[in-house]
Formats: sequence, C-alpha cells, structure tokens
Amino acid sequence: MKDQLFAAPIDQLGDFCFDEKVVEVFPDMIQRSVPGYSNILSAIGMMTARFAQPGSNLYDLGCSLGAATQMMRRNVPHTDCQIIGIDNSAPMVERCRQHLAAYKSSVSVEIRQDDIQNVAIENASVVVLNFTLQFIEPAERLTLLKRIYNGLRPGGILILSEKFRFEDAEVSDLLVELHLDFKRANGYSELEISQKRTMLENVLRADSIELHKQRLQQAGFEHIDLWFQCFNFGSIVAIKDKEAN
Ligand code: GEK
Repeated sequence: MKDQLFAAPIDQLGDFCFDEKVVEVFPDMIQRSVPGYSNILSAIGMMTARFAQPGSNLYDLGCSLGAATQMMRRNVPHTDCQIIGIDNSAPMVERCRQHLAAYKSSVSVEIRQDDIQNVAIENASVVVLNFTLQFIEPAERLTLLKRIYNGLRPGGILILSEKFRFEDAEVSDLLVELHLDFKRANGYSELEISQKRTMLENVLRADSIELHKQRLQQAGFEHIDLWFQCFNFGSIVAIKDKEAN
C-alpha cells in the first residue's frame, strides 16, 4: 500500500510512532524514504552468508516487518542457526509474523515483541541494527552496543545502518537537500516531507559517523568501518576480533 499518511494537512503534529497506520504502508514508506535501503538489505544477506557460525543466534533488532530477518533466513548457510527478530511495536510484530509465515524455510525464526534494551543477546554471530539505534535514547546507546559486543562470539559481526548527522554545515545542507530530492523524486510532496520531518524531530536523533565509530570502539569492537553511504544514510560494520574472548 502507498504511503499517503502525511499527504493531507494534520492539525496537531504529534510524535511519529510505529502504529497500525504506519505498519500498513511501511514497506513503501521505507523504500521511498531511505536511500540505499535495498542495497543494504542485499548486503545483510551477503554478510550473513559469510559471518553466520554453525549453531549460533542471528539477531534482527528493531525488525519491523522482517525485511532483514528474511534476508538473513534466505542466506544463512547453516540450518542449526536460530534467527531472532525483536520489535517493541505490537502491530509490527503481528504483521511481521504473518509475512515470515508466507515463506518456507528450514531455518527457525522467532519474532519477539520486546524492547531491544531488555532482551538478552547471547551466542550471536550476526547482529543487525538496521535503522533502529537512531530511535534509542542517545544516553542508552553505548550500553546496548556493549551488550551486543558481549553477546557476540569471537569473529561475529554487527551491521549498524543509520541516518547520519554531519558537523560541516555546508556538507550537511547538501546531503539533507539531496535526501529531500530523493524523496521528491519518489513522489512525496513538500507538505508530506515537512509534516513527517516535524513528527520525527523528537523521535529520530541522528549521530555523526565519527561518534558512531567512537562509540563502537568504546563498546569493545576491534574492527570498525563504514561500508556504505548514500547521502545522509549509511551502514557501518563492527566486527569482534577472532581472538577476542
Ligand atoms: C528494516 N530494521 O526494515 N525496541 C524494539 N524495537 C524498537 C525500539 C526498541 N526500543 N525502538 C524502535 N523500535 C527494519 C527497519 S524501523 C526504521 C527498522 C525506520 C523499532 C520500531 O518499532 C520500528 O519497527 C523499528 O525499530 C525502526 O530493515 O522506520 O526508519
């Protein structure tokens, strides 16, 4: 279904939330709003094929409708892996379970409704945070990343995709404008763009690439770099060293 949630003027612009209305149009919304989304999903599949370890857990944190979960399921080379998708939005979780049930697979997938800040992360080889950390309280981000690092096996990977903030005003303006052009080219009107932007203001708090890298290092990750960027969106890999304990 086409995202037209913000097409008509909204009297009181509250905070954006992942409710039934958003769930209904979510695949269209994310595809038309996030540059590089499909490329990132494909690469999540490719990295799963390389990094999934036999008998380990694969986590999709903030799984929404399970696009990354499904990519992991299609590409994991070991049938004894367990894939765990977690989201705290009840309508997302309900719809996600329906989506995943439509595909046959010999790999077991469990979708849990929970706050990713509460769930145990253990025996993991692949962890995905695909545009989710940006919705976590900034002061809580390091704690979550530390828990992910500790729950990863040596040689395990975290794939962290985010909207980024840029310190240089000139560069920042350019990348924000290019993102807006991308949304316009995908059929969003100026009203839709500005209403959604206002609603996201208090909810989505973006960090700079440098801050993400610093924080990942603080969390313990030994190997960190940006592997993809399109305008002010991108994705970072953070790998736990093979010799780490
Ligand atoms: C994709 N990864 O399609 N605990 C659990 N879930 C949360 C929390 C939390 N504390 N905070 C937010 N969420 C997906 C896209 S969308 C990104 C991820 C976007 C969930 C929230 O309910 C939503 O489903 C998801 O994180 C963010 O690859 O809409 O820009």
